Amino acid sequence: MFETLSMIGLGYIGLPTATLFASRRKKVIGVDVNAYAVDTINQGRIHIVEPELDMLVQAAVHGGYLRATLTPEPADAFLIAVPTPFLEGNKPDLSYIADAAKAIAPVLAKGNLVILESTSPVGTTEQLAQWLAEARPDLRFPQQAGEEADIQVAYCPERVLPGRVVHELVSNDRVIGGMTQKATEMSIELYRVFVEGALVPTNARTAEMCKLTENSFRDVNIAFANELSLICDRLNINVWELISLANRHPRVNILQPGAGVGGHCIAVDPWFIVDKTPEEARIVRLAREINDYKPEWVVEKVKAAIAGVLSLRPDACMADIKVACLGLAFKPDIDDLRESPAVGVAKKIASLGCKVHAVEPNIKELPAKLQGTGIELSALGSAMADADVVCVLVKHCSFIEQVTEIRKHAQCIDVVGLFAE
Ligand code: SAJ
Repeated sequence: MFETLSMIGLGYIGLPTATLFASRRKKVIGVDVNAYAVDTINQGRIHIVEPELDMLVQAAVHGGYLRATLTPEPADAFLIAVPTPFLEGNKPDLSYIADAAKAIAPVLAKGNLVILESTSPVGTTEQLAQWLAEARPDLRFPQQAGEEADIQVAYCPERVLPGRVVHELVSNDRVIGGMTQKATEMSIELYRVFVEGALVPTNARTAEMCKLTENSFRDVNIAFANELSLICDRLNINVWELISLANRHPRVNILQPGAGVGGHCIAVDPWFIVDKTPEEARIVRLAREINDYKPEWVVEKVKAAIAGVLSLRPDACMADIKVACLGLAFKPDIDDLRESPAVGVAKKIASLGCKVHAVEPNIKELPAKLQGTGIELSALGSAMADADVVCVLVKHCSFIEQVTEIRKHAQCIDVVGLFAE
């Protein structure tokens, strides 16, 4: 039934998904507004960092199964994987989905399936179908004709972990939520092309909420760990020991405190729930607030350590103080600094007027945005030797290997449990 597919959005999810379809010999037309991404992919190369993906894209493009373009073309199924960021005030921004709807509407034809994959507030799939119906009054959509619709529409979220995307796209179970039974069945048939995990049917609203629930569940659990770290600090208890002891209970599994919650999903998606149901979503909101507060708390700890150093050196001022920040990435062993609480902490410390040595073994140079902020990228050894205060912000493997050296420093703040190793 599906010979030609179109993937709208060729980012971290869209490109690997498009490529996996292509690797199963489906003709895939990838569409993106970014001309650089389109050109790079058409040369058989990739514009993002993801293990295994480069080989797969090269084979798919050179085999003639994957092609990228700026303008949508007719296809049997359209999958939409565009960003859904939030605006000021934690309001979801659906403009990329609206733009995708506008772009594909002219090429839709009777019998097509449209699948939304972007993480979205509940009701977005219905909104997408509404936008499409307004643009194509000659076609019937599920909200008008149900099972008899000319165009079927479904919501099918991804749940892959960056760094393991190709493997997890194939092996993870997937929730398939059609606006109609027919849309669900068509979507299951489509994903069956490469997904080896279970394809579990539901409706579109439940599927939308399921994705948000998974990430909120993690956010709430991390917030509990972060709150415990504050409580234990106040009560002079080692939180890492406490958690490992509590986790020996057969039904307790507490996550790890850290510098805060970063990345593009867990720190964003819970707000989509809060935005729809502000009265009811109390834990969800509070978890966000607790996790967002954690980097501020870390900065306060660093400030207190700096004050301690200055009290011993009456002739010194802020500009004489050097702070080593170990880790900038949003989580261990990746090079992704976007939405990273560690970056926020480093910037805040630099804004106090002291010098910041950022030690981030997974990058070769500081991103342009961080240049000129008083932060300097340094090697671990020189940063440790020069620093008055050391703050461990990310538990990278390379820091675990050096833990004996790091813990020798007299003024060391460990917010990720490195010393519990
Ligand atoms: N973190 C902690 N303590 C922990 C675990 C994580 O502080 O015990 C922090 C990390 O350092 C990081 C943040 O949370 O700053 C998020 O990291 P993560 O590894 O929990 O998640 P992501 O953002 O890389 O990927 C998540 C995953 N969702 C869940 O595990 C429920 C992934 O499966 C989703 O596909 C992805 O979000 C997404 O795209 O939605």
